[in-house]
Amino acid sequence: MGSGTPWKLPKARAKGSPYFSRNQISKVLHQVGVLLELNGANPFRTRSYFNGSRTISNLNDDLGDIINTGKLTELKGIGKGLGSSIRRAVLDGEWVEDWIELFESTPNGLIEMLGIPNLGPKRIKLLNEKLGISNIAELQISCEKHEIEELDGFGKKSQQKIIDGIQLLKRFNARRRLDIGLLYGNALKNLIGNIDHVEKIELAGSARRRKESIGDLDLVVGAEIKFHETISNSILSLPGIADVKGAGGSKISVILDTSIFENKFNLGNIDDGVLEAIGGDEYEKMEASGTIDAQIRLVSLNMFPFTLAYFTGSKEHNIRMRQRALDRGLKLNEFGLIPLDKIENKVGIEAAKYSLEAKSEKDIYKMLDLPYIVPELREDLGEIEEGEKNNLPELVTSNSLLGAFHNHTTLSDGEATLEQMSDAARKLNWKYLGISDHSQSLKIANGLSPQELIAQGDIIKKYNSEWKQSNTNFRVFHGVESDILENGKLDYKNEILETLDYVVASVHAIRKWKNRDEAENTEDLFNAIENKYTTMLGHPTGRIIQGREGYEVDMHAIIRRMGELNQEGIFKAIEINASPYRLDLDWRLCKFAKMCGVPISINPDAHDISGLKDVKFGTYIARKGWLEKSDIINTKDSIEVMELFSKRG
Ligand code: DGT
Ligand code: CA
Ligand code: ZN
Repeated sequence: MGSGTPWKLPKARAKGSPYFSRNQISKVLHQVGVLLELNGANPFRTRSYFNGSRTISNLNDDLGDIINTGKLTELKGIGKGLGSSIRRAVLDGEWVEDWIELFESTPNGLIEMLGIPNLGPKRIKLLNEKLGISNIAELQISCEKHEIEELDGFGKKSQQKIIDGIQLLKRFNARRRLDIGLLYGNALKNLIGNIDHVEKIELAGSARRRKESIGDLDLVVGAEIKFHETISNSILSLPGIADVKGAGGSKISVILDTSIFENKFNLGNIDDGVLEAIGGDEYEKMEASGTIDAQIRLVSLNMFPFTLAYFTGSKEHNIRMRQRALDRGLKLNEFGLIPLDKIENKVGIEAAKYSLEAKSEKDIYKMLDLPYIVPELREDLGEIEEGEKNNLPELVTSNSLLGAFHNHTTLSDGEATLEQMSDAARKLNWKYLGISDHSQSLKIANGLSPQELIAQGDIIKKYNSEWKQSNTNFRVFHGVESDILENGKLDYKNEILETLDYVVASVHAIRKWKNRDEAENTEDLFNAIENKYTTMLGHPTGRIIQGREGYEVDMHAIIRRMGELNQEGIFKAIEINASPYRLDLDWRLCKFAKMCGVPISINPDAHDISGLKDVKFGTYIARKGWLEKSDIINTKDSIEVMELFSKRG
């Protein structure tokens, strides 16, 4: 709901009764309630819709069964009138006239305004009545003219909140984080994959290339042409399709919402600092009621590899490939790879009849004298040149990881104990786990006093010796995530740091660092990495995707210096913070780090058990940054890790 999409009543399922799912009914009831509020209906009436919506969404039994056994109006909050409207929708596939009228007559601008956090239907109605505001643009102008703060019941504070809310909404609508895109994309892929006669389906576009944020989802579906129409109809009646922007020929454009998820949409545990940077509770609410656009291409099986390659992109990579084809007297497009002398004046699918055959994308690359190039590398950043020399990297995979180093426990701001975290790591088949709780200066994250840190070390030693005695191939490395203080100092005395296996050094006073210039920040980071006890640099720029840019710093200079230190035999690594909110180091700098000889650590920055699995996103970014197994320190075994960590200079 909200997020700028006009509301529409869902289309009835083509297969027949039940025509609508429980989620769809619950959502429509909620929307009717909101629309009534926007139109100033009496509160009892609106409340009955909200109550009904909640009752339906909390049902344990199947909605169709409840209706068929006549038990619908026995449910709390479902009166006779509402019950009969729901029955008609579910059994006959028809919405009642009142609701249709309500959906059609409410201006889209008012519905768009519902996407602004903290601005409910009642206040939107008031703004509309008092100031004639009927869309977000008008609201913004009114705020800028300070008209809102003059209104009864509003004031300066709520005017500022509206301005902030409009900002958040705009940011949210522009692009979405990779993890969110993949959640929606994979859900849709599974649903379409289960439709009869669908033989091939792949996610394409920036999601397949693992960009850190994506504009819209692209999916390519392969099936025999005679089934295309029924498949297309089935796609349009899938759950989670909030709206259809267009469906013609081979292209279907839809808007997805969270009802695509079988279980309630859950973002999991978000680190407090991160949550604040992306908009706090308002962000969570927006995500839970968000939407995302998806373009689906339905093509024949022989066209599938060409369409997939084309819509995987990037555009820059495609342009290079098309030129390669031309150099060989061929035309490459989403339909095929066609000898120019056969095309004459035929276009599109007509010309594609003469296409060379490809069973998979691999064949397309082969016909253009290249080895297969994985999607992550398709950015025209050297992959064609290296491919020509047969010199493409063998990219790291999640399976190669033997552990991870940047993790928190309940001793600082984590949600799981040391025991729970180690158990979870062993279940992932890891051979070690690094624990690095926050350091003493970071009071809000419950940073560890020197005594607490030492005591934690004693417990870890005890566990390690127990595992050793029982011949369990697992150990915990004791580290700390030391805050980088004034002048780049670490947060404990050397005697304390000396007792640790390793130190992750990270900046947390982001506000302060963002107020300083690049030279100052770079200087302090130099001091931090040159500290004898710093093993690796944590979330190097402090950026939060969709939240805030990092502080200004000459990251190239930092990486170069770390490379020099490694050359001198002193171990200094840099992390790819694998939290999907961070993905910092950026993939664009990974190749540079590798070139300078700086080892990379894929660090989940886990604050609970499920956070450990974020290494998956870090691996995507490492792959996108051309990194191989040997570039990543958490692919090494415990003994090698110990050796590396001991190279302190
Ligand atoms: P996004 O959605 O902004 O995160 O990025 P993409 O890469 O998914 O881009 P999108 O959705 O506009 O198009 C999907 C792919 O289709 C794109 O990566 C390459 C291909 N494509 C789209 N437009 C063009 C074009 O004008 N020329 C070429 N060569 N390829 C295009
Ligand atoms: Ca896209
Ligand atoms: Zn951390």
